[in-house]
Amino acid sequence: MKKHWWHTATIYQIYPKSFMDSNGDGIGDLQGIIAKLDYLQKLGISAIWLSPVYQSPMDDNGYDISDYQAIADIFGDMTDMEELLAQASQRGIKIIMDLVVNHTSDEHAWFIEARQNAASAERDYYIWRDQPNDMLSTFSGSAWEYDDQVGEYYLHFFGKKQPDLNWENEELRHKIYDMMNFWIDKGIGGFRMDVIDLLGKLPDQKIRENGPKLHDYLKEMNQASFGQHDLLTVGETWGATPEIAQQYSNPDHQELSMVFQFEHIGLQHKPNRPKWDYADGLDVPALKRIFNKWQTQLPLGEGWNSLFWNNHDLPRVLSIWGDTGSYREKSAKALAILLHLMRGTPYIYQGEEIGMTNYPFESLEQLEDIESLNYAKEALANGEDMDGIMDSIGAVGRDNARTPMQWTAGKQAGFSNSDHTWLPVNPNYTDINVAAALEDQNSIFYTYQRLVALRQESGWLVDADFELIDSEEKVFAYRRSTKSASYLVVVNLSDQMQEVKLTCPVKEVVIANTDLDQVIATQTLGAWDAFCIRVV
Ligand code: ISL
Ligand code: CA
Repeated sequence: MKKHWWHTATIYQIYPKSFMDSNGDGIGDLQGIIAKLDYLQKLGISAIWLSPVYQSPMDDNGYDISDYQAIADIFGDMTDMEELLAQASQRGIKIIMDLVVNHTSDEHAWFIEARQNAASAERDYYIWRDQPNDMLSTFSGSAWEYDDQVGEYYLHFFGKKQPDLNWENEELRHKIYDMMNFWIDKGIGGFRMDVIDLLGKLPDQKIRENGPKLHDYLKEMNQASFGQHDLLTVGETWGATPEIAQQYSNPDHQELSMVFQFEHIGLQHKPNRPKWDYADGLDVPALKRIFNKWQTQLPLGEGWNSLFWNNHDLPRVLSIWGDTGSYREKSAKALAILLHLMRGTPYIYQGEEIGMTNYPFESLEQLEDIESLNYAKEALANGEDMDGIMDSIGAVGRDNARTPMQWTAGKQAGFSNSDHTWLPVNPNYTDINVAAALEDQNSIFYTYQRLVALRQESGWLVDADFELIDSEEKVFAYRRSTKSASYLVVVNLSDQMQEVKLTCPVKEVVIANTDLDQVIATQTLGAWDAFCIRVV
């Protein structure tokens, strides 16, 4: 198998509005990111996945793009972007751009022209129908919106200001590939592809994900843009099975490097229920089953995994599955060790490396997220009570991940000089912040730093096979073996003591958040104990 740089890379996701504000307007920006590159270099990551920074009316924080080749004013301009690329490159860090091409903003020049001019080529870049069907938008309500100017309905799988592009139009497809080449020529490290599994949509047949032409489009895209370059491409695919993930990521297929699968994230809500009907606590046996499946059904050379707990759409993992009380640091390290020693490319979401938690949201006024606000509106209209709605949003709403990065114990957590930030700073910033983490040699940060370094140094993390080990219900244990070595990873996903049978000789402690001698002497795991040892 040909090895690529991303096989040994760890990627760090930045949500630009919330990372670092350099000019005191309360919103993060590109110069803010540049100012923090030394910090990221210290963490050791190979690349930044940059959530969208393109020109946008920001109805969905940049996932509604009005110009793919311009930078949003709030973030800076193209000169800042080029400076970011250059400064990052000097530190050995690549920039992965967010490619949002299932839809544009309704303020994109294409949509404006499409609306105004029935004879324009752009009219067919979007999806128009005389009559809507009953397909729904991810952000509540119908997926169809009537347009007065056109006298027809357009499709929008997300917000009304995010009209879906018509990928059956060949001219449109090539405009997108040209735009991708514009960014490739600027020296980017790859693309994270937003809701990529929707490109083959066939709304008349009510097909959203995995339409029949999807993989033809991706092969065409690969050939027309990134295929000749050593770039990382990762598709966001909510409904992927290991089989589907192989279709995308088998190197012979010449599509993508990897996809984000969300099967484990599905455990955050009750089975077959909307995300707002969230599940209390983590179903550890189910998590084991799911990771075992993904680790064993994407064999080396036939596909590649991505590994993540968090992103800008998800609750903070410590709040939903870890411990935000006295075991905050211990559980954060345990979850990190569990994830980062599996096969795949790990992703860290900003703030995860210092153990940031959900925000204690109390009212709708504190929120910005279109998905949460639309949900609240719809639920209220259906007679649901406000307490329940706020409870759901507080647990799984997207703004939890989007509050400002906590840098220091000073004003606005060191994120901004402004008295008003676009989302409020989590009040726990006085305890949880980067400055404190860097000072404490035992902090979560240094566990992540070690895991990132291990990923770079340890060929076995790529090559070794994966075997789930039978263990106590709340203990996740697995073995990774190559021809010459064998590693054991054991993690207690609870705050209860657990029995463990550790009879093999310890050749080397690779990483641990606990006193291993104690574990061996007592054959007992303490709350959230986690370690990796070499046993052969
Ligand atoms: O966040 C979600 C589930 O909790 C979905 O509602 C989300 O919209 C879906 O994961 C797709 O996400 C991507 O596309 C959206 C954008 O709002 C998300 O931020 C992005 O990650 C539309 O572009
Ligand atoms: Ca700013």
